[in-house]
Amino acid sequence: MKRHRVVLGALALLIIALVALLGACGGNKSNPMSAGGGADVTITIVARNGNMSFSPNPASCPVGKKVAWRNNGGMTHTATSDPSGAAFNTGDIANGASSAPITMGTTGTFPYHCALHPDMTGTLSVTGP
Ligand SMILES: [Cu+2]
Repeated sequence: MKRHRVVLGALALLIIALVALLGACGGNKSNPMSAGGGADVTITIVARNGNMSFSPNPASCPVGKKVAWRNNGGMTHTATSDPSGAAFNTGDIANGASSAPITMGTTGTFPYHCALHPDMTGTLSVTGP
């Protein structure tokens, strides 16, 4: 009689543990590392391919908004404003990673390039309100 109750109790605990486990597995929500998290505009680095390296190119962004570069280009790249990153500079972006979002605070047309491969060129237009 007493042994029977212990078995039932263990069974109940097992069921509770299983339900909790299933609930935890079902809680797979958004991935915080998703591409360009927090950016308003994402530019993709597609390859080392001259003025076809960045897409879209030219790109545009409203002033005050954030731009991130997503690197699908097969190796480490940067997006560095001409001539030497005064307006913006992502720093090295590993293949498969995204840069931190950069707030574009000044209107204008900004040519940029990859600091590691200066033949990779693009243009970002930051537009007024
Ligand atoms: Cu590069």
